[in-house]
Amino acid sequence: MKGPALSRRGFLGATGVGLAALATTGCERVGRFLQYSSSRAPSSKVAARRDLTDIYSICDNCVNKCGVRAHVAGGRLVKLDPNPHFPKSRSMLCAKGNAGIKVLEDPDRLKHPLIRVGERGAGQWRVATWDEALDFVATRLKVVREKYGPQGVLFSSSEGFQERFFRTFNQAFGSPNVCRHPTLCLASSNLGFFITYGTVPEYDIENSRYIIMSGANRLESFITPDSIDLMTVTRTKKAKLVYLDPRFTVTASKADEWLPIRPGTDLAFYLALIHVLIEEKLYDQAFVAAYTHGFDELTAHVAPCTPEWAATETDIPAERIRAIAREFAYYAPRAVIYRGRRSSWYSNDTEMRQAMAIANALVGNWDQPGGIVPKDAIALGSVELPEPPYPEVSSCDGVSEEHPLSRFDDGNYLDMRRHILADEPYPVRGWMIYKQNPMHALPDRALTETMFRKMDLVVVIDIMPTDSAWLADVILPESTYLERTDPVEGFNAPYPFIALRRQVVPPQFDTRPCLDIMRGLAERLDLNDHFNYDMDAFIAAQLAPLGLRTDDFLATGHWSDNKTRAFGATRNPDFRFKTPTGKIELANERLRRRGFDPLPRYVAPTQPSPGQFRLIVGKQAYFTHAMHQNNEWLHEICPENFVWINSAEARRRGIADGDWVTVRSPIGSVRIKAYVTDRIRADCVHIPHGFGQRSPGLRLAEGRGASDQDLIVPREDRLSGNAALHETFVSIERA
Ligand SMILES: Nc1nc2c(c(=O)[nH]1)N[C@H]1C(S)=C(S)[C@@H](COP(=O)(O)OP(=O)(O)OC[C@H]3O[C@@H](n4cnc5c(=O)[nH]c(N)nc54)[C@H](O)[C@@H]3O)O[C@H]1N2
Ligand SMILES: Nc1nc2c(c(=O)[nH]1)N[C@H]1C(S)=C(S)[C@@H](COP(=O)(O)OP(=O)(O)OC[C@H]3O[C@@H](n4cnc5c(=O)[nH]c(N)nc54)[C@H](O)[C@@H]3O)O[C@H]1N2
Ligand code: SF4
Ligand SMILES: [Mo]
Repeated sequence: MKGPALSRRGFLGATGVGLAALATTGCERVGRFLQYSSSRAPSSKVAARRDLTDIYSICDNCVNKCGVRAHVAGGRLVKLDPNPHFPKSRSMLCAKGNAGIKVLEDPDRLKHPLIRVGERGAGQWRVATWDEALDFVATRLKVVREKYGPQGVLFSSSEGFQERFFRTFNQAFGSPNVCRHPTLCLASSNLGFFITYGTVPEYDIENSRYIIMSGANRLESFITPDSIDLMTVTRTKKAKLVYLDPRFTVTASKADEWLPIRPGTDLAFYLALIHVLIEEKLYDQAFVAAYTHGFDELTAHVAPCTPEWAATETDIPAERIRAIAREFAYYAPRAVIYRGRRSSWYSNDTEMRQAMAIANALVGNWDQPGGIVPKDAIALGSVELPEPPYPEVSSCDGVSEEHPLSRFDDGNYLDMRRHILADEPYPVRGWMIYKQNPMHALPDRALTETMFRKMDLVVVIDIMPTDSAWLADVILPESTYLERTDPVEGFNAPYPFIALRRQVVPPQFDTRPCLDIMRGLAERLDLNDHFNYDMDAFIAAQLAPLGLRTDDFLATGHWSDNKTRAFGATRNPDFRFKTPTGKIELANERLRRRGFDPLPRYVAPTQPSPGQFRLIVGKQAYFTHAMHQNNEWLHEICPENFVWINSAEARRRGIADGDWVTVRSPIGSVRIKAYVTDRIRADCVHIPHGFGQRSPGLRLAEGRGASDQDLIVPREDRLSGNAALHETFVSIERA
């Protein structure tokens, strides 16, 4: 059955929003949000309702996946609370998690499959049945495959509990072209630690007594349980926090020491810290002798990296660097240099994270309470899958040649875009996108849009009419996390446990979970032998080796066989780290073998010329990337973003707080309001990420604030190929 042709109005759906946008000067106002959440139903009132059911499930409003307790009455979700039993998030549910109810109820949500009828991006769609939409996608995928081979389709997706089904479909289809989020996010941090330890470790912040953080804005960019633990240990003064960031963030406000470091110079700080640890013999000599490789080479390497030298690079006084190195060693092994998460910063990012990894190893804080700890996991079973075809060509991003040390199976996003735009080494004309918004995730939006427009087929599987969905040929609406049961998921912090995202309410519209969408496509492309299970069978296979059933998650939403973190299994001189030498590598043999410098070498970053600023970006507590700007409650707290500019610089330019300004970079310009503040250094400006959305389908977010991606020049970290998002210089003037 064909649906009626829909105009932009029809796409938006029938329900109005009726929320007048509030004029605010910043994002510090939370008044009405609090009223909303309390008028919704505080737990005590909810509990009084007779028809109330509590369902333990898992938040999906960001990567953290905190535990939620959903109160359902009369088949309706009435409130979301934290699941206090959930080890990773305990009694925390952030503003975004609370506002999950408005994810479900967003009147702009995708409600049924849509097929484009007008020009790409013109916003004319017709509603389709699932059969029709899946037939359409399958037929067009076959056309692209016949013309260009399976490699003619790019499969891009970000993390999520059902992403695996998208990947299974991708592998069965036979395309090597994959783009996941790491090369926009944490690829360099992962690589810097992996090459040093042979694993990417976790942190035991709860038991730390001394924490050094470089721009890991944990009290706004949440990572649970680290954010919760950091709040506890700083509030109770159990730990000292030293925080380096060119901006005075909320995390800085809770720190014992905020060091407004010159952007791009953290590597100099860590090399000097290592210099002091070695020069003053503050390192753990027994640990270094037993567990590490390359100490002498490291010693020679950091000999010239004195605190006095680093002070001129970083703007942090030499005596502070010396004092911090001494304190760090004093509190070790309950002292950590926290590696952060988004490390898509500079072109030397892997080396900076490698230096952090080395400094941690020197004080022996490995696999002990309060230190850095190896990841551990509970093994789950799995359904049997046939071996997918081995792709006949390698991926189009050229990652194996350009970044031989990076993870090939995640793909490299910026290289992929560059190669696709140039048709190198072969054409890619189909793009399947799952749970990802490339129009906001990649620097240089115009280039990303060109890539969209080059495609013969773009399919977006999302829950919202994002800027990327707006450029698709077919939009397949997934049911939201509150409307579906997902596979069991393993967690490793604060200790290994597993948990189940359980359906809270049935799908409210004509949407489907990813597994059903992939099964529908697989059937039409004769790939069903990769999908001969449904969700119940998949979960049963996961739980079989543990002798568990889904009902075992009813009482607390999670399961674990050992409720504490076990320490010390790898503190055994016979333990072999997964590095070429079997030791923690202070001088890196993986790097040396590939012809790279085995030690992190500092190169001073280029400085902005007079009148220019370095643009630095980051997150706000109320939004995940470009995901919640249209959420009614969160939009009300913060309807737009502002460019942060130092007061003295603003004064010089006649810019007052709240003035409209134009920010210009080599690739574009944006109009945005100024936040004039002493909370940022004078040599840089900051634009919070995720605003400046264009899709008319997003009635609250459209046209509010500006997108950092219209300014950032695409650059990469040399070793990992991670995007280097802080290497763009901009000018600012009154608009
Ligand atoms: N300039 C700049 N660029 C950045 C960053 C930055 O700070 N500044 N941050 C970088 C980082 S750290 C990352 S991780 C990447 C993130 O880049 P993305 O992975 O693109 O970002 P997300 O916001 O996680 O995208 C999630 C998408 O999934 C959709 N979605 C939400 N729930 C569901 C669901 O249940 N099903 C489906 N199918 N879709 C759903 C959302 O509507 C959204 O479109 O961006 C990177 N890019
Ligand atoms: N609320 C919220 N929480 C989130 C997310 C979200 O979107 N919103 N996203 C999640 C994801 S996917 C990720 S990857 C993490 C990201 O979390 P973080 O790793 O904390 O990353 P950002 O928020 O991007 O913050 C980067 C910080 O680095 C600072 N900075 C910039 N340049 C330099 C420099 O040269 N040196 C130093 N020392 N600091 C610098 C910036 O001012 C900024 O405060 O957050 C996760 N949690
Ligand atoms: S940090 Fe917030 S948005 Fe992210 S999973 Fe936890 S509650 Fe949800
Ligand atoms: Mo990220």
